[in-house]
Amino acid sequence: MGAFDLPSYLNARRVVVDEALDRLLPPDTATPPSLHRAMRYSVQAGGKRLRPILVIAGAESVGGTAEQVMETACAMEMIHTYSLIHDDLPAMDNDDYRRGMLTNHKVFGEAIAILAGDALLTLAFKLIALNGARAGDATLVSTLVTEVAEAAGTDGMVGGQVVDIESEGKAVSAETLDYIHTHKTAALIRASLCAGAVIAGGTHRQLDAMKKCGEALGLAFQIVDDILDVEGSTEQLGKTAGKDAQQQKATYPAYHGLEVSRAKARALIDEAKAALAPLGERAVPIRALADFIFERRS
Ligand code: GRG
Repeated sequence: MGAFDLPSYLNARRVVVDEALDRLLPPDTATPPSLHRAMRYSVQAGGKRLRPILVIAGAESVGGTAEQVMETACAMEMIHTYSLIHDDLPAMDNDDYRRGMLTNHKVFGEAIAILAGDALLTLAFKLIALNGARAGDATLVSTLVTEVAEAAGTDGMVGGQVVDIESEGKAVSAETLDYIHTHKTAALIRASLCAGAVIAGGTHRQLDAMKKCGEALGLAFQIVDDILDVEGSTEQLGKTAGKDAQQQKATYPAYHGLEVSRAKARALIDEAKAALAPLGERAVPIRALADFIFERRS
C-alpha cells in the first residue's frame, strides 16, 4: 500500500461536509433572516472542519460511511461554531477576528450573536437525534445524545470554559490546567470520534479504543493551540495571536515552557495512535490526522 494521502482525504471530506452544512442550516431568507444569516456567517466562515472529519473517520474506521453519519458530523461543527461565537463575545474573550473574518457580534451585534450560538446548539441536537433514529433504535439515539450532551455541557466544554475564565490571571496547578484543556477542548474532539463509531455500529472494544485515542488527541490539540498562540501570527491563525499571554490564561507554554509542551503534545499524539491498534488498517486516516494535529500551523 502507498503512503496515505491526507490532504486529498481531508479535502474530499471537507467538500461533502460543507455541502451538507449548507443543506442542513436554515436558509438565510427564512424568518428571522438576521438570525439565519448570523448562523450561516460563522459556520461558513471557514475552519478546518476537524470535528466533522473526526466523526466521519470514526465511522469509517469501524466499517461505516460518511453518508451514514453526516447529520452528526455537521452537528459537531455547529456545536463547535456556537462555542467560538460565544467565546468571542465581549463578556468572554472579546475578540474581533475569527476564522480570518470579523467575529459574529461585530457584524450582527451581541444579541443576535448570542442567539445564533443558542440556535446552532439546539439545531445540532435535533440533527443528532434524527441521525440516531435513521441509523438505529431508541438505545442508539439515547447513547448518542447523552455522549454529546456530556461532552458539550457542565462536565465538558462549558465546565472547562468556566474554569478557564475563572483561572485568568491566577497561578493554577498542573491539575487545573489539565482539567481546563480536557474539558474545554478534548471532550468535544473525543465525542466526535466516538459518535461516528457509535452510529456505524462499533463494538465495545472499538469504542474503548476510540475514547482513549480521542482523549489523547484532544489534549494534544489544545496544547498545540497554546503553542500556536505563542508562535503563530494573527494572519496565519485567522484570530488574534498572543491573546493567551495578554489575558494571563492558563496555558501549557506558560506553565511548562515551550519545549516541554511540544514534547508532551508529541507523546500524546503517539499515545493516541497506539490506542488505535485494535482498529488495524482502517484507522490509517485517524493516525495521519493525529500527526496533522501536531504539525498544523493554524
Ligand atoms: C463558550 C461554552 C463555550 C465554550 C467555549 C471552544 C471554546 C470554549 C472556546 C474557543 C477558544 C478556544 C481556544 C477553544 C479551544 C478549542 C479550540 C482550539 C478551538 C479552535 O478550534 P479549531 O482550531 O478552529 O478547530 P477552526 O476554526 O479550524 O474550526
